[in-house]
Amino acid sequence: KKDRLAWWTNDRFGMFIHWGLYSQAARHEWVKKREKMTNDEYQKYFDLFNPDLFDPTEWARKAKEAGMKYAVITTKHHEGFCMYDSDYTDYDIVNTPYGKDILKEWVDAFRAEGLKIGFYYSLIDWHHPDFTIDSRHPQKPKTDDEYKSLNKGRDMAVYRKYLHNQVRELMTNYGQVDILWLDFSYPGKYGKGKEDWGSLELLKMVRELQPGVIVNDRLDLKDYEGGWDFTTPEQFKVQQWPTENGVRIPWETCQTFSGSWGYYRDEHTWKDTKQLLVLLIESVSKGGNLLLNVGPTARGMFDYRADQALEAIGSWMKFNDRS
Ligand code: FUL
Repeated sequence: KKDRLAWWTNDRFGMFIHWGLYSQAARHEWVKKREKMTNDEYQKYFDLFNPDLFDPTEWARKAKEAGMKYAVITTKHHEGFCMYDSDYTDYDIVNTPYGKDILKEWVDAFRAEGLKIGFYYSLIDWHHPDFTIDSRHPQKPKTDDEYKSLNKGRDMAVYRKYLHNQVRELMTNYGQVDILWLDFSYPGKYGKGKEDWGSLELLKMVRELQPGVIVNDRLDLKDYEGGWDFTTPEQFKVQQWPTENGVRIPWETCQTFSGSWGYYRDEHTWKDTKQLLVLLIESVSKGGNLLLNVGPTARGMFDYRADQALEAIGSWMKFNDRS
């Protein structure tokens, strides 16, 4: 395990990229749930998705200039839309006006710039007809009877198969993948966990297909059971190196510039340069990594505020980077 984590522990700083149909709504990646949209209401974002200004080489250079050494992109977020060419659904990028496998373009460009690459894949899926409606679903029911009637005919076993097939595609069709970032399990009566995802089998398959890949901890598996590689404190500044059974474990905090992960045009809570640098220093000094998120627009641009932040971090890194 130590071996596969060596580069990651050394590199410390990566770019998270949340990009999908929700980028077009430009008001949070959970917009479908927040506004209780049905598939029909959400369809317009699919019909119009066409990032005409997408230039992955430019993205990769911006990451590199900020001192980032790896990047993790959303291949599918909770909305269920696939940013890659999948054989198991039509709800993917090649069927939008864009028409090409955008993930492939992204992988090639980031690799060419010398960055390691990671795939975020959402276990949650608000589009798949067999994914059972739970407490976090856009159509969140109020009573047990409502849950029952909405879930009539939905079968998690069918969804589980789909999820495994898709992860197999991701682990097969894009060459070496350095990180797999799965998201996420939640307990409770109408929650979901390792049985729903088939977590153990999934991880086993991933390890067979990509022996070097490192995997995060959101599969609802205990370390000793399943062997994930690092833990993922989200949106808070870690005060102490996280431990498990008294042993320090590898960790990476993921953080946004402004609150939401997907592009949110009207959010006015952007962290300033000092906050971002403190975050980086605090993380690294406590043995962790920082995965700092950019939410590109639906046309494929970084917001000017993200550009400014990345540039400012880059200027600091020029004098303080010790890698
Ligand atoms: C969360 C997700 O629900 C957010 O939308 C985001 O992807 C974050 C990294 O993980 O739990």
